[in-house]
Amino acid sequence: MKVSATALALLVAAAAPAAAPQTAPPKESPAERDARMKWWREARFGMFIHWGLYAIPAGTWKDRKIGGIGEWIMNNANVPVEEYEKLAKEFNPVKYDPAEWVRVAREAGIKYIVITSKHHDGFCLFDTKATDYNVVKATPYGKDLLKPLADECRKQGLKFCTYYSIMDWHHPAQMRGSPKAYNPTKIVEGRKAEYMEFMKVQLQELVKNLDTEVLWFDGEWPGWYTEEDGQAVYAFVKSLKPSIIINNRVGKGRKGMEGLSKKDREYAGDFGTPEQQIPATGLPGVDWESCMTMNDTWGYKSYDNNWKSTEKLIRNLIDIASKGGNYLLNVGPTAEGLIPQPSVERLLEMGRWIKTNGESIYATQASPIGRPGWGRCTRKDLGGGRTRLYLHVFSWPADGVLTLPGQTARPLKAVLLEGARELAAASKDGAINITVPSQAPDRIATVIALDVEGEIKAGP
Ligand code: JFZ
Repeated sequence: MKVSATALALLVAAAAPAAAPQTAPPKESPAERDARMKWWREARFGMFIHWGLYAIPAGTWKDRKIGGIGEWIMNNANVPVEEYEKLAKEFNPVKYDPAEWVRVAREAGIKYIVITSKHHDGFCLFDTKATDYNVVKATPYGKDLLKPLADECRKQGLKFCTYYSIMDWHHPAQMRGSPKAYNPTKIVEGRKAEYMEFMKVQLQELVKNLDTEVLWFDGEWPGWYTEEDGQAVYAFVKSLKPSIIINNRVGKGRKGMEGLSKKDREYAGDFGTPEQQIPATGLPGVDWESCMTMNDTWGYKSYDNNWKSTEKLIRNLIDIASKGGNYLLNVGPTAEGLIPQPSVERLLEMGRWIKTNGESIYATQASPIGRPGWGRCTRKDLGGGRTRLYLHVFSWPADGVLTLPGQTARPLKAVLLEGARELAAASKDGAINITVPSQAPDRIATVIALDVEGEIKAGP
């Protein structure tokens, strides 16, 4: 089962020729960084996929419903490694159809997919030389799950990205943190270097074999993993693929990147990852992505039916875009390989909204007018002192006039994205008034594209 430490060292040496041990990330100018981050900043909407052996128990262990998030069942039900491992022999996702997954994502308006390559349970969804505890070697399915998804993403024009957990409840170099729980793991005396090599081999595989565009680290909180480790891992991954984007959980204690000094940010990964929340005013000056579930779990739980409404999901996407962030929306496929139908339905409904209103989301920037009472705003610079404001109206004005108070900029043109219908817009008493239909064309969010000339004020 275990590859020897020497074999691992050789693998690493062979794949990273003559690379001096990296401790600092390669120097990058602000322009180079902008170029690297460009696709990600424009994308705005990604799909998170939590998939693994935990989809088999799906929240129930030995007839007992286990509380908490589904992918934590090994920890939460206190399952011994040898017992949990046996799930691999049952893992046979014969209904897995990566072309269909990517089609659904594309229909939804999603631009990139981040999938668990290895979660805390240590089971790998990809072909790896570092351990036999992987889908190819340990399951009746016997095939790599990630390569076909990566290929399909490229074919259908999405970016393929991978999640990787540093904490590993299965690896022999890590052990339970207490008799009651794996989390947070402790390192077995003298075996940290072995785990770090193991991780490097796998990161190399994710980059070289799957050409992952983002490495989304997680499980960085156990005490044995240090900030210095994080910086070294960041630099290592960057050296393998300079164009890659890495989240902040590669290092320690920087969940949302709030209040970081500039120097700290250099090492903090490329973007912040607020989880299950949208920062009230965004994270100015920092790239960020809110990851959120559609129900109350990441990994599939058969009885979690607490689905958020499509309205909520669309408004979350708008809210996040209006604050300059990305929305990473999770699905938890079943052990058979199907994305749950309630998730598919919601994604397709989101896609219908995006088909009409996508230009108000992709490649936009944060609102220059904060959070207006009637909804949210995004913007695009049109050049020559002109700006396009996308007004996302959640609460439709009863009097047929949408007002932007405290604005001296000159309105040039206002258009309803739905039906491309032009609306009258005029300045009056230091405000811009737009005459709108009496009924909201879209009860979730109606978008008006308003072009203005001149400086936009933050609001009254
Ligand atoms: C982690 C995982 O433990 C969880 O299973 C899931 O994969 C999620 C996306 O990430 O959980 C976290 C990570 C970070 C915080 C909270 C839960 N945090 O920043 O507060």
